Amino acid sequence: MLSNSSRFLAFACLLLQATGVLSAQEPDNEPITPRRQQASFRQLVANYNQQTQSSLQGSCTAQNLIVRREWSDMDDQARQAFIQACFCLHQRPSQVNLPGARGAQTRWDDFVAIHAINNDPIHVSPILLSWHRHFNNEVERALREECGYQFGIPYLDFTRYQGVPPEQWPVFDNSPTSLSGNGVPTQDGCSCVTEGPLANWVVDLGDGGTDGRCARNPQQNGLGLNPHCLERRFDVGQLQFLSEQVVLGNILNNNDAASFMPAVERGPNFMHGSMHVFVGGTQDFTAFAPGEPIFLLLHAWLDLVYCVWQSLDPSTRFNDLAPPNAYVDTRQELGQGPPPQVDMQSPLPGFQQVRVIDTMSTTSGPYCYVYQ
Ligand SMILES: [Cu+2]
Repeated sequence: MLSNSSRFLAFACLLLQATGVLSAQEPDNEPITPRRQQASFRQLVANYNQQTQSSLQGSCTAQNLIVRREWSDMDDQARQAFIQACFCLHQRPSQVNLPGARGAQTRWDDFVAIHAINNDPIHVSPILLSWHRHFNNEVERALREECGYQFGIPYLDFTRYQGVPPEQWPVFDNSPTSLSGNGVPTQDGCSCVTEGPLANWVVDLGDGGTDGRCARNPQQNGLGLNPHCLERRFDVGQLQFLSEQVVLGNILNNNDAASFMPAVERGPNFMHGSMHVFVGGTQDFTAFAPGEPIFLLLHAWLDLVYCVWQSLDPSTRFNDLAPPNAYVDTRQELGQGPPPQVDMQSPLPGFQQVRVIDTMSTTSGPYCYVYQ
């Protein structure tokens, strides 16, 4: 006969097993907390993927669902198609006339500018995840509709490469099917990518080098035309903040948006900040970080982490947003103004026709994609 508390434990274990958090082979006489932490990120992704595919509704169907894959899971043809499509978008002329953004010459620059112009309300903010989900979707749509790209945008899963030097990761190994690798310091203070497929990538907007030492933008707001090299400066010390343990902790230990959203974003040494600082260079300048393709892969991964977290409690997490006051402290530490007063009904800055609530599910409203 089971006592009430061990019944509860047995029930909780069943629930965890049903959601795939526990594997069936483990002995069942251990406490729950350490066992939850034994969940693997890959298993959570597989469960989320299956759950998403089996609950498609409305106009998002198995036929038009876009599948986003990890860079290592894409074949050579898909990787090269992505690289070509990014260059294509960077060669097409700008279509939007953003006030003050004279330097935006190309379709790629259009997206960089819309991110830079809205820099303040979309970072250290309840809408970081919503806004970047929408941003990535808009870039993906442009790659597909304007440049003939046939796949989903890739993501970079940092948990896969723990202990492996970044120069050996397929995305950074400088091979023809990589996105180039680390930058090389130049005399004028840049750290330029000089090898691999993105060796000739030009960053048009923002400053180049720390404090614009190698390429100062002619406009104070960074939106003037300032063609300079793509910069990277790997900081492997950041990888400890992108480990599977950290990612699982963020997903499993935060039960509402008020704790989860600030936890993945807050300052340096947290997932969002760390992935940018790890790549460094162009990724170090928050406002102009979309200036190179790796930005899409970083934010796709963060979006996947958000998707997995949502999938663990869909009835509440598709309708949950952190309150602005959850960001007051971090903004003060960073010397920024008060957080934007946003809620589910707020329009996304720069995408006024889309409200935060529209971004909650990746298979309804404007979206129809899943991560694999
Ligand atoms: Cu951003």
